[in-house]
Amino acid sequence: MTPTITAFERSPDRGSGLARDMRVRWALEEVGQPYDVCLVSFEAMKEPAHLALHPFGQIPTYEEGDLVLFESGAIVLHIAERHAGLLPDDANARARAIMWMFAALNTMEPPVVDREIAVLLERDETWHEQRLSAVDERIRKRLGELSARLGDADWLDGAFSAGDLLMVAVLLRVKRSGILDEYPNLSSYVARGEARPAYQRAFAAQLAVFRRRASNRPTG
Ligand code: GTB
Repeated sequence: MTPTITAFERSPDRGSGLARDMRVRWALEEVGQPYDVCLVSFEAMKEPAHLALHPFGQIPTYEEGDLVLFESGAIVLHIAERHAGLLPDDANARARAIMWMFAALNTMEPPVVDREIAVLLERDETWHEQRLSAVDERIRKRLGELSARLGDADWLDGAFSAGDLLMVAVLLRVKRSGILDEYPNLSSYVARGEARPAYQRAFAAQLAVFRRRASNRPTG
């Protein structure tokens, strides 16, 4: 059965692949599972039909027959458990890959999201600069720790896994701040993720949504 995911009809990131449908698309591409996409507007996300899928009125969601999931991490884990390619067979290695998925979402992503909030929503506050530097220090602390652990390895724990997929997806959100450049091994790690053909296909698919919308926009 072909799953259907939801994504922004008009992504505020203008197709740069930072919205969280990207990680789900990437996981589906890695395992070779075709999927349909239902595009939703900000208004539609808060209406009953979408709230029935996602209690917080967000994207992404994932529907497959009777199964409805929200939370990008849970969706990626579901895909990784149902298909070969994103989780190792060895039980201990599998547990560690899942641990890295949690690390990406629970330890790395919160300060990254705090930075986006500071930049997008708190810019006019008197305390904005202080807040931003405090958040940046938290991000640097985590990046330094992650950089030390990764060392010169290609991936976090042996072969590429769903843990790397989510970690790269989170680190990509730091890239435009310039902070990631301070950690050359993490920059290379992210570049390795972006170079994967599955990532490229997922990126192109979400960019096509933005370009289609842009070319349909009335001019003049
Ligand atoms: N924990 C949830 C998950 O992992 O699935 C978080 C889901 C989430 O935050 N979804 C966002 C959303 O639906 C889109 S991804 N927001 C609408 C709303 O809450 O009303 C977050 C996002 C948005 C925009 C950018 N950007 O422009 O760069 C990046 C990421």
